[in-house]
Amino acid sequence: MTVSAATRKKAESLRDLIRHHNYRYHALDDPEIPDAEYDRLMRELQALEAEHPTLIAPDSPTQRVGDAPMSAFATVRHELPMLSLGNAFSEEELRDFHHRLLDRLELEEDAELRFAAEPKLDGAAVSLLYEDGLLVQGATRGDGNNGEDITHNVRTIESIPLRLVGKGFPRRLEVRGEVFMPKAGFDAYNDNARAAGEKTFVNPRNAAAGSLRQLDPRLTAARPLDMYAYSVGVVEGGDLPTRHSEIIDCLQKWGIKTCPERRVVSGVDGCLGFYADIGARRDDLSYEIDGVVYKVDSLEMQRELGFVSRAPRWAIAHKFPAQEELTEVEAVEFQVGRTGAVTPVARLKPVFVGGVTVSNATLHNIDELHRKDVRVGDTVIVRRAGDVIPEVVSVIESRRPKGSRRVQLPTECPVCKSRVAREEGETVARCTGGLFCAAQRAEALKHFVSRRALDIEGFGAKLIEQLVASDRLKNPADIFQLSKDELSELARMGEKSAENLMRSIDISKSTTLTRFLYALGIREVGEATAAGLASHYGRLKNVVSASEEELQKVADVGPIVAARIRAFFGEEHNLEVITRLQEYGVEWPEADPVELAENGVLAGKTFVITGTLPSMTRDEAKALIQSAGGKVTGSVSSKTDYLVAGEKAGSKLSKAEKLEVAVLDEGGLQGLVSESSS
Ligand code: I6G
Repeated sequence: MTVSAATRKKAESLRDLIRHHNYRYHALDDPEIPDAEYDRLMRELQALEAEHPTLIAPDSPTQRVGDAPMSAFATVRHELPMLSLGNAFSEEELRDFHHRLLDRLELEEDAELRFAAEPKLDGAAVSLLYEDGLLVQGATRGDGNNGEDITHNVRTIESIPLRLVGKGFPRRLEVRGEVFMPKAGFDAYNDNARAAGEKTFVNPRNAAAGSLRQLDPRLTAARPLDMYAYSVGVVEGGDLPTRHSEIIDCLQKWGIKTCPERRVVSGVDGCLGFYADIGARRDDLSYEIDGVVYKVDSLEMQRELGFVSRAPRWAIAHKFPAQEELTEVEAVEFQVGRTGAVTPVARLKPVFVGGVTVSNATLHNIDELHRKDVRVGDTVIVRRAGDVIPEVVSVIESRRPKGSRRVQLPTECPVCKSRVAREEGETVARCTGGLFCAAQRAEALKHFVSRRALDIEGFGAKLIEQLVASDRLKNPADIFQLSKDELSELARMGEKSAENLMRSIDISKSTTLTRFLYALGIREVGEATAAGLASHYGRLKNVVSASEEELQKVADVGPIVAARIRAFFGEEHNLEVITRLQEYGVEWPEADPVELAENGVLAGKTFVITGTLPSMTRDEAKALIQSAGGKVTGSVSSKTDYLVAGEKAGSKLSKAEKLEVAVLDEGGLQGLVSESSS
């Protein structure tokens, strides 16, 4: 079938439009259109290409996952070797590096060298070759001289353009950078893999490298990968600027993603300042890093400095303290959580890792424990990244003591001796004791008093455990029957602390429906779901009486969550506790949903959410705002009251600043909701 000129033109203009939106989304982090509109454009192009297959070009945005699985990777010889970097593990080593630079360049001690500085991502190095602006080859670093041809896989990474945008790029341009799996994608991938009983990735670096080395590109396409470019290799048929930082700016301009944290700094003090700044914000970055890299910015100086063995003399990686260390497993114990989940925990010989001393590490669940086959006496690698719970990464099997035995799941609860059971298809084993189990009671009570729930200040974990052990606290309602006299007689509780705690208990009685629902500790009902329920129903009795079907109309509530909510309110003893709590004076403002939209604390206020928030997804933040009667829109205008900005906020933040719109971070939003509703 011949294709008309008009159809051809239509396909080309759709491709250009999609490429433009890819550039806005990936390279600039500033999308112009909603995802649904982008999907519509893509579907339109796919339909057109399906109808007229001769229209399909290899650089069409539809052609990312076109290739069939391969049987092996071809070898790619790097035209210019892909080098490695020297390391500095201390300030002293960095100062030595700086001295060596000054010596070689014959500069004075006080000369201020300019460095291009950026975080060192924990991923896999890749080379991308563009010819006439088209991506023609992707390769792994390999041994630096020879890598593997992973063209079919890099093509599936959406942030890697199949065709450069703009003008002025060299005819042949090799871009080098790091492919990585962002933290959120890594966690979600591992959670899913764990739930499906499949192998998890040890760290984001292995995740990135493993994903790139898939013979079937569809598997790579399903992995949440991203890439930041950090240098160029082959450059032919065109000129690039004379400073490294400007070259990276050009790549950004041509649609290649580069790290938004990169800066140009001056002298060794500038480098140290950058290291300290990135180090302080490391946990908030959306990707894992293991240090920062400094490069002499002037290419002329780079040429003068040259290379030593396989590393450039003009660059160095300044590493953060190790986040993985070796230690020994002294015991494996099982902990019982709020929902009865029986979790294996490794008790470790204390070890300093990632800036703190670690003596416990989670083993997640029994399948994970068996997969890693962690045994008492084993030498293990322990990892602690940021404020994440430390975990056992793997066992050094060659150091296993003779006669060690596999750890088994206990058949009865270590606390209440009830049966431990595992539901069909669940990875988690649970104690069947329910609130008969002191561990579950204590955890449920700790949750009830926690800051985001009823927020009873001064009600610490130890105190709860003590009161549960003596059977004084059986459920949350018992908290409101405690007296100052009995509290002051407890261990480590003076008269004054008892008085303060009584006051906190009293203050906590005035709460919000969201907090109350969250405090109940219904399985699968986190803060955002509680906020969604509160804003949808407005009154507790409506939530209690809602059917599973009705519940699923609430944002974020699917069949599983709806069933959990129904099951909770279907239990007579839960309803009794709620009645008692209300009798003791726990109360919150109630309103019909319509009234709430008019009278909620954020009623009449318009919000825009941008960037990555530290602990909430954007949907969760949206549900929270709506639960208080606020409205959430997509773009900043003079009608916006607040911009809630997280990491990588991009152009919405600049626009808000220009329009003098108030900017909040996640804490600010929570403060606004709870301050005004407490
Ligand atoms: O492994 C690397 C990570 C980051 C690098 C690198 C980098 O720049 C930010 N730069 C070079 C030149 C090399 N490896 C060889």
